[in-house]
Amino acid sequence: MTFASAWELRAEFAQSLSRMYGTEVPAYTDLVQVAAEVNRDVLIRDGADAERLGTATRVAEERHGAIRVGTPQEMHQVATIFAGFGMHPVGFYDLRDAATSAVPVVSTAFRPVDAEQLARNPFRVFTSMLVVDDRRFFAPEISDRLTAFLGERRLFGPELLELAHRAQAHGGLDQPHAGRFVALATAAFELAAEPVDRSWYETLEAISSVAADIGGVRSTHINHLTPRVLDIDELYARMQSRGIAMIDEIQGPPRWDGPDVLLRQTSFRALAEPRRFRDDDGHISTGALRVRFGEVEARGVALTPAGRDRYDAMVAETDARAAADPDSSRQDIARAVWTERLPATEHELAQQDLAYFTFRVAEASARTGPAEPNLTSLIEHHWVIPEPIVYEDFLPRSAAGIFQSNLTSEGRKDTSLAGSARDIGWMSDILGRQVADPNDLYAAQRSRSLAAVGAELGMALEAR
Ligand code: OOG
Ligand code: NI
Repeated sequence: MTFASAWELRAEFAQSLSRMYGTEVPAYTDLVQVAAEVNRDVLIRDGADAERLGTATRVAEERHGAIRVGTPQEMHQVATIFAGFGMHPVGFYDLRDAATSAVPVVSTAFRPVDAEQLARNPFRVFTSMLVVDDRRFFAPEISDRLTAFLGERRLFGPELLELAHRAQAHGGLDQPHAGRFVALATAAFELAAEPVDRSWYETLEAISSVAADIGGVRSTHINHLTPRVLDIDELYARMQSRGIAMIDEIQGPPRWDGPDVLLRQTSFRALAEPRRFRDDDGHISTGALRVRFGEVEARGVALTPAGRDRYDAMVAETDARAAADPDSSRQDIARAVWTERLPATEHELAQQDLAYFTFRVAEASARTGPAEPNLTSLIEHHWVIPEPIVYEDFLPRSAAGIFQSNLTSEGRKDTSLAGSARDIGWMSDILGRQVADPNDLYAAQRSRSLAAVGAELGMALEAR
């Protein structure tokens, strides 16, 4: 077979990045290995239950990458390249406000959007872009220098962009173009050997380490590549017992006895990587930068807007209790809040419309009596079985937390000034394609499933 379709290109790309990143950051290989061991143990422990949010094969292959670019033009090119792999922009994240330290970026995630494409290979890339004209971070003179510096660099060559256009137009590529596309795309995210201009890098670093990582060098690189794990608390403990320094917390929901929801993430601390520097007098020396870290994540069911409001309220409640009680662990406080405020079963999450599900018609023998022709009653009497839709996106506060817990300094942020306005519409304009609202995608998946189940049972069904 010589034609590689979009999902095959995407799977190949994820594997190729993984090989490359493993040679650049060997601790990543340890992380992947520990994640695979934990996943194997959870599959043995929980059996079929462990696969409710994705098959073992999907989860084993699953990764998300994180990259950071500087300009609208670079962002547009990234969108072109990822479209070739069947990855589309979903969600808008403003990390400038979500972070307390200086993280002057806005972000989106490129990922497959169809359930079938996600099941084949769910590779996603969290992509951040510097907001060069945000006065809270950058004085006019620095903005101008940044714009000039970024305007001169070329991250992606014409052959890569051309292959991406072709892959998108044809839904894939023939060999040898497919192999070439994957190789060029991988190389574009490799750490460059070119020396870093020390004084420019340090100027930016005093403002924001993230700004220096993006705008202080002439190329981009993959920041992290995140495997998925089925028990993140277990993984955290195993990494620590191997002597690997982890960030202080697992971001997102606490561990608790109810269903896994949304996303929990943690990471090992950014490692000192040798990099070459060029001084103003031209002298080249070797130093080190700490920008790349090893993240890992566990995924749960996607929440509806009502569920998300509940989640945000629980986070705010946890913050308030933690502030009033600084001696208790945040995890313990959060667990108490969750136990009080979130239903402890998937069934209740479905009944209260707090999470997204697809549905299937149960075997007639499973039914426990006659049901009304509405979803609540059909679920109640086991005519219809809800199945959780996995959360495929990110959380701004966790993203900001991951950024922050790996920064070498807080940086500067003048909150007396107004930031520059950015939103999902602005991002769509930059990319030349609509950035999807994650909720619309989950809601559409649920509606399609309801229509199919309704047709099978001969009734019209609605989510609520
Ligand atoms: C992105 C940080 C956010 C996540 O998983 O929330 C992120 C970055 O460090 O560039 O990757
Ligand atoms: Ni990440």
